[in-house]
Amino acid sequence: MTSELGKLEDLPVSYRNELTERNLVPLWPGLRNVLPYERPAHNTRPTLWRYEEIRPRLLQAGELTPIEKAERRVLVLANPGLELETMRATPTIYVGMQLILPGETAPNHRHTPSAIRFVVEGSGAFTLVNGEKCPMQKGDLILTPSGLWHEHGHEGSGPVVWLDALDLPFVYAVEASYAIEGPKHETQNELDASQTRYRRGGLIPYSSLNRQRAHYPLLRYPWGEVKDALLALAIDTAVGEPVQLAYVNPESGAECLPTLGFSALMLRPGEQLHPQRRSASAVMHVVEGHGRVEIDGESFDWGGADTFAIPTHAEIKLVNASSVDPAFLFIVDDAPLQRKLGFYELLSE
Ligand code: 1HN
Repeated sequence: MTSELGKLEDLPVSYRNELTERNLVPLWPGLRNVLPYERPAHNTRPTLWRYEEIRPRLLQAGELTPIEKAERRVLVLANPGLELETMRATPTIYVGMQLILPGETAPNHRHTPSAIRFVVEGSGAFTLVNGEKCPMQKGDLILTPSGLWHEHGHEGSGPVVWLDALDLPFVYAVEASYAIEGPKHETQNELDASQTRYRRGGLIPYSSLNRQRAHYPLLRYPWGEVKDALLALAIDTAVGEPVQLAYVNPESGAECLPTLGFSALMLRPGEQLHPQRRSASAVMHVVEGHGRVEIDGESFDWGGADTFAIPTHAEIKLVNASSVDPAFLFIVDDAPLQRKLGFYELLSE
């Protein structure tokens, strides 16, 4: 079925040179590289970043670089298989750990990539999204979708660290990534207004039925509610089935950003999970607990606030190492992007 294709060396040098001079390339010597059979080529490496390795260096950045010299004080979690300076955890997903210190502000801007914040430690910081003030508590998810103004501040004490996830590698690859600076926003609405309006799943403000659906009705998803919902779902979920909740738009039920998907996974005490292989790449971040992950046969131990990258089509196994306590993971994937492009797949073993 598969025939051996001609190689570049099979062609006369003079012919190859003629092609090169004219910016032409023969397809057949490289066809299997760009279109392999059965599984996509991938350079993304299963990689784990330990928070205990990141944290002291991020705090050091706080001493070395004033916020004015950084705008966003971030250490990027760069996949070693993807050229570090291109800032990709997976081919489509950027993740970084951002530090803000008491009294600091990170100035207002908006950009074409979509972003989220997931709070790792500390309290008292906030993000203004189009002027709406979203408080940041550990485990909260805050959306800053494409084109929305956002700036950060910190009114509390002690360092605050959060995980940023963006579709930047994808937007950059299509040469569409840029930002616009803006003046500081006056705070609009009530504090945390979207969370007040869309407090409970299944209940939306009545008036929203009479208008065009908002693209981003809910900006902040508090961790306390997610954790409670997972604990409740666990009671009703068969062993071996994932206890997993997707963060969605409360009006449409669709994923909350066009490109990236977000979910929270609970591993019950002692639970081992062997999720179905998927075509999407993903980044998992440990909210609570400790355990082990096997990604395409490579094994990593994980604990609080560690983060790991999962290539497309990877086989994974997740284990909660505690026989007493549940573990909780926050997951970012590019399934929404793949679905829109028509090639998202759940794969067989
Ligand atoms: C960005 O806007 C933020 O707003 C953080 O906090 C990280 C990385 C690349 C491009 C834009 C932020 C970012 C970013």
